[in-house]
Amino acid sequence: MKGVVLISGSGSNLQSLIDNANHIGLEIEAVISNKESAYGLERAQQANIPIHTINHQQFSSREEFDQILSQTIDQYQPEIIILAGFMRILTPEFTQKYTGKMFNIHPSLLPKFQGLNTHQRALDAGESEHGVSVHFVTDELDGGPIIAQSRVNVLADDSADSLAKRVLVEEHKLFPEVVHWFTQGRLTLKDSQAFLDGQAL
Ligand code: NHR
Ligand code: GAR
Repeated sequence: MKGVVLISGSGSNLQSLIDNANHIGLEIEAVISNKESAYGLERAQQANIPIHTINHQQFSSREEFDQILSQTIDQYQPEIIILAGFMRILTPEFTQKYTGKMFNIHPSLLPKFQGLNTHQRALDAGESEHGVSVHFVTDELDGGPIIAQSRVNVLADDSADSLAKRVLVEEHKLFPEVVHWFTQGRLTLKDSQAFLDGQAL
């Protein structure tokens, strides 16, 4: 299945998708970043994947940025759009266009800790468990139907960094697995509900 991956940073989740691409039936047609400095762009180039940078600062509105982003994506006619550490909030016009085929990995056990700085906020809240969620992207920020989660224990001496590292290990396993379900045609979105093999998740 043809896919496009959107990133903003290090791209370690992109790397896990690249490494598992054959096994999960994914062909990454392009990687798009809103930041020129994103290390994930180098990972894409190493893997001979075309890259695009669309600097959001050069647009006067989110709508204009999203229009160019959408045009760039559509050149590749992807069947799946993957947000892998992508850090720009997307407009409803954009998300509605790709409903049911756009996925995000979010570093918390949603619905807990939507938005940013999730690891520090989990520590501050005294959580004993933390983790990662993969969800369908809808216009509700971090609020689309949850598909799968992985958990980690919070340790007494954890910092936001040590916790983030342990969560990332789980991210790198979970995201390719969920993408594989979708490329196999097992995962669908219907009436704002995620289904795997016809069973509501
Ligand atoms: N867009 C929509 N409509 N719905 C979602 O569920 C989205 C989305 C865009 C990105 C990823 C999300 C995350 O997993 C994501 C999900 C960025 C922000 C944010 O506040 C919040 C959530 C997510 C990504 N971004 C700031 C902004 O003004 C910029 C922050 C920065 O550049 O560091 O866009 O956490
Ligand atoms: C990951 O932990 C991902 O879950 C999170 O950013 C990190 C990106 O790492 N995503 C968000 O916070 C989305 N707002 P990576 O670039 O190495 O994959």
